[in-house]
Amino acid sequence: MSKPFVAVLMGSDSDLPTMQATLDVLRTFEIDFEAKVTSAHRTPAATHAYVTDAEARGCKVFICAAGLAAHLAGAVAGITTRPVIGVPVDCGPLQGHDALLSTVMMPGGVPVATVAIGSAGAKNAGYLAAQMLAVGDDALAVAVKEERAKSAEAVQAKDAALQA
Ligand code: RP5
Repeated sequence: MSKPFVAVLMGSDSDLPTMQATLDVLRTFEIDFEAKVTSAHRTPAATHAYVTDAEARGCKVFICAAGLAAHLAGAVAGITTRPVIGVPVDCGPLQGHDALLSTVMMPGGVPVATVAIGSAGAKNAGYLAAQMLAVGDDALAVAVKEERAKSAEAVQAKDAALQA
């Protein structure tokens, strides 16, 4: 039986520094992932082949990051019916505003769950993938809840320090 995993696709290796946040979150939850550079524009045939193969091998969620005219998430969403999360990367003269619109403005019926521009979005892509997988994985659901509680405690500790 194929082992479930998340595919983290990037349009360029220049997206990797942003996407480290995604990989960190997936590692925190011990979620198996494959990270790959593949481009909707520069390597469309290879992108298509990878997505088809990854789905057959057990990929449950695709996370796709790209900057500029960011079509990777949309292109992947056109190939697979697995959930696709799009991360608009903050690069180029428009600093990700172009990528945000390219990623989020999908036609009806072919959704891309688009997160925020840049590293906060990259981090949330990891959490969102974990939450999607947790729907069918009780142990992961507990881990996600514990992580959220830890984050709340950190905020409360900061407030307590401020009040002291
Ligand atoms: C996009 O173009 C990539 O995802 C990257 O964000 C941007 C620039 O790519 P490079 O010129 O750095 O390879 O397709």
